[in-house]
Amino acid sequence: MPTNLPADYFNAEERFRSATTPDDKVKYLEEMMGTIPKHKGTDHLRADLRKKLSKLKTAATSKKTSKKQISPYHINKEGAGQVIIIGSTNVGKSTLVSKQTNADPEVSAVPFTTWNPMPGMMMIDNFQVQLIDTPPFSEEYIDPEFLNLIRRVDLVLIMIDLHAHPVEQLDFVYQKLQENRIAPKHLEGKLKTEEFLLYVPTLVLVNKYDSEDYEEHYQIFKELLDGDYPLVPISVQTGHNLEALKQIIFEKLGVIRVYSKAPGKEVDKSAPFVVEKGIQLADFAGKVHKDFQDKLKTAKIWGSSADFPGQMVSREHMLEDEDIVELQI
Ligand SMILES: Nc1nc2c(ncn2[C@@H]2O[C@H](COP(=O)(O)OP(=O)(O)OP(=O)(O)O)[C@@H](O)[C@H]2O)c(=O)[nH]1
Ligand SMILES: [Mg+2]
Repeated sequence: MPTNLPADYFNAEERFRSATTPDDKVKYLEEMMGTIPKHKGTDHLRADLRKKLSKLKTAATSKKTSKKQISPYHINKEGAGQVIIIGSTNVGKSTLVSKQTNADPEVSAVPFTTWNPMPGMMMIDNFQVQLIDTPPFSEEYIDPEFLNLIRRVDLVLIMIDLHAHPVEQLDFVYQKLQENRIAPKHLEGKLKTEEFLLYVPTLVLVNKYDSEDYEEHYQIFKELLDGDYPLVPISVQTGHNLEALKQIIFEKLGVIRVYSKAPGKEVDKSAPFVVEKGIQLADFAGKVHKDFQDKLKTAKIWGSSADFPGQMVSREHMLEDEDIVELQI
């Protein structure tokens, strides 16, 4: 990438990255292109962006002309992972999304409040994941697109209400998933059924654990369960265990945070790259910029994967959470 790009380019790029509609993406990409100085060194970059722009424009117009209704379950992944909350009615799904994200779904003690899925962004330490509120699972009908979304996401949170027949609730959700050939990942290899199943990473949130007084309820519930479940007791109302839950989600997503810094500059820890665990330096460089993957020669590393601060490492070096990397091209 040319080294002399103006700050306006990076500002526009920032807006482009966070844009959610094709129209906005087109707008900010055009803005980015407008800021690039026109000389030999930027030829490749300008050609790349032009290609991207024409693709985006095609997508934007075809969206407008298409009469076909787009399912509300077609939710683009944003942030470091896509996490869905499912469960029976009134367990507290919307309350969690409303308290932990920027979205504002309706919450009510009346059953069957939520009709459509609603995504919001939740902070975990210094990065964001997408948390999706959904309508309750019901006996009669589950939208096939709802099931498809469950098949696609990075993590499924099954929420149950500790005060409302939690064992039956959990069985009901597991049964509905299995009827649709979806099974929690922790059961892989343990199910008697021979039929094809798609395994999804799952946690079970036992909500409304509002105080220690409910410990006995919780213990009885656990005893009544047949087998091992990845349980997390929480109270969305009091905030009990929500921080721990975020750390468990972080762990389950199988990602790490890596900071890229320029030589002689302070590291900016508010903007980590969130990448898959086990990533090698060269692949990480490719995430910072497409050209860097091939051009990278070496890098200096600070953090837990370094033997000492500022260690020079090779392209194959495996990065760890919170490493700071100074790429040398
Ligand atoms: N005591 C207690 N009540 C809670 C807690 N979390 C949510 N609630 C209450 O439970 C009721 C249902 O909450 P919602 O968030 O609307 O439940 P939902 O799962 O989205 O329900 P549907 O949209 O019908 O599927 C509301 O009255 C909430 O205030 C909690 O941790 N403790
Ligand atoms: Mg709801």
